Amino acid sequence: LDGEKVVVIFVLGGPGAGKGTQCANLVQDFGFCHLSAGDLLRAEQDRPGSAHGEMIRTYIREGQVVPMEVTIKLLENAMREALQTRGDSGAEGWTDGRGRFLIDGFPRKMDQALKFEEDVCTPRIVLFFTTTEDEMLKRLLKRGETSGREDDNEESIRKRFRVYHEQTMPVIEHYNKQAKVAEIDSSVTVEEVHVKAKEIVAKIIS
Ligand code: UP5
Ligand code: MG
Repeated sequence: LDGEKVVVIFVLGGPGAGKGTQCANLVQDFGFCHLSAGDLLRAEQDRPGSAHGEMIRTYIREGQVVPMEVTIKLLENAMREALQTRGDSGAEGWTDGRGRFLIDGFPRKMDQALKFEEDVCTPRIVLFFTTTEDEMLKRLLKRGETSGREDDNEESIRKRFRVYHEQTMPVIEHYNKQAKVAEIDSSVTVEEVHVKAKEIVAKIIS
């Protein structure tokens, strides 16, 4: 995968902070290709014949980070496919022949960040959505009533919070040192968060 052919924004924040919701909005605004690492893993888990299905299921239920090789391969494949199918210059979301990607929920551990930088590219910026744990818990329990996600229960959510603090916060620190982190308070309404995120992304895309 040619890093010169892509513009990558990482989208991070705790479980339930609103990453997926805001990515969907930014796709509407700017025509990004949105890739959620969690969604890719869940699809791989359910794919008949997958060699990793049971392993992924266990990691996700425990809130642990799946070994990076699996996730990075899924991401690279999805990026390659998007570049192939949408990559003609002039297509929506492509500027100067470069595909724009929102990579959601990744990298959530330092080894993933370094490997992705080595194999693909460094991110242009990191959108970092933050709110309180109480708010995230409330949102996820509510979503859990209908989501069918095996990790939307209080026990799994607590584990996800712990892994987020221990393993994902160092990634934020890493990009903070490079002045790449744009922190956005996601405690307010979806639309208010969207306005801020759009403003930040517009600056770096233009
Ligand atoms: N909601 C959203 N915004 C709101 C707002 N402003 N006000 C009120 N409500 C709001 O939102 C969550 C819920 O809140 C929704 O119901 C929404 O309507 C509402 P959502 O946008 O879905 O939040 P998001 O941050 O995307 O939450 P998600 O649960 O997806 O975050 P996680 O980071 O926990 O989940 P992810 O899918 O990224 O990862 C799941 C697991 O996969 C990980 O725990 C891990 O086990 C595994 N994984 C890896 O191993 N490696 C990876 O690289 C990535 C994932
Ligand atoms: Mg999500």
